[in-house]
Amino acid sequence: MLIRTRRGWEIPERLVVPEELVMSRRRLLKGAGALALAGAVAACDNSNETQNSAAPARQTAESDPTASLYPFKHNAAYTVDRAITPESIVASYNNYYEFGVEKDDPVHNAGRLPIRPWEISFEGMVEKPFKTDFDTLIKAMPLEERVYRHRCVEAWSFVAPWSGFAMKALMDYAKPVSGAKYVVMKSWLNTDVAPAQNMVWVPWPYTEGLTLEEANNELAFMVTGAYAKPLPKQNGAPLRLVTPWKYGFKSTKGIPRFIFTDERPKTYWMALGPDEYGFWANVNPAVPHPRWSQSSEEVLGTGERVPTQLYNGYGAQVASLYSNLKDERLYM
Ligand SMILES: Nc1nc2c(c(=O)[nH]1)N[C@H]1C(S)=C(S)[C@@H](COP(=O)(O)O)O[C@H]1N2
Ligand SMILES: [Mo]
Repeated sequence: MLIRTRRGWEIPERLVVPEELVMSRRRLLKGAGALALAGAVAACDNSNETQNSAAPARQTAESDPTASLYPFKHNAAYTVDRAITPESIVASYNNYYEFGVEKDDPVHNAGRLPIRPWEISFEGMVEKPFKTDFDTLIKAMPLEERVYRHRCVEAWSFVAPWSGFAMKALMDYAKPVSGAKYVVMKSWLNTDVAPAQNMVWVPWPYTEGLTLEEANNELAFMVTGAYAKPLPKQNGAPLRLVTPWKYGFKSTKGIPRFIFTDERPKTYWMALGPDEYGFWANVNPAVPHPRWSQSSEEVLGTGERVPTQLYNGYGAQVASLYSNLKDERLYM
């Protein structure tokens, strides 16, 4: 995404530049000064976030104790009128900024992320905060496979068979208290595997959130696998969100923390570019991004552009969530 860093907080004015410059490899290589600065302030930044693993940066292949659970039972209620995108494309054309800004960076770099064991915490406004292990959690969930469209805010899209479970089942498991209104999903923080997380002017860890009403909508899906196998790390293993009616940046990958709150969270992209990225981020072809049109999308692997649909084609399931929110910026 092309974004603009809004504030000068910890950073000198010269670093307040578009993300493609802040984050590009070229800048990382040339910007020794910027990196020195990152090192200088790293110690006092992110102090309230725990590094979730001290594991070595390179790991040998981890065995996946959930592999035998696949394939999950296909749920025919969730299919789309387009061809499924080839697996090789979905697994190699990725956004995962922890691992770099180029689309083929995650497939090359995400293998370094240790994902076993993977502890998941439920925090904040729940009956009783608790932690569980991913391999334990998955066995407690109603596993199924669904085919969904994916629409990135950058105007490309694909269709993938995701394996996982309804987010509602996870919400029931977490037991939020009645005053909780939002669920915040924070990704991992581990500078050993993601040197990009040394850039302290970027609001790591990647953070997104939904209202609990959205999280309990039938479409919200927690994804553990794709193409009938455990999820590749570049797609967000071991656990990611998928909200197919929203732009793809809402769907946090690699989640170890769910935090329940009554305050609307400030998300990663809201912090980086508040004029361009908002909380709701529902797909709408009639509302352009400030710097490009959202009216159509390139379908990966087809060489075709197709018209984008309101709510990415999922209005029947989700439009009612927003009927009383007309004054909000629902589509960015
Ligand atoms: N932790 C994390 N999650 C993330 C991102 C990211 O950079 N970091 N990128 C988002 C964006 S912009 C998109 S389009 C999707 C891409 O998912 P995919 O690579 O599996 O297609 O992941 C989303 N989840
Ligand atoms: Mo995206």
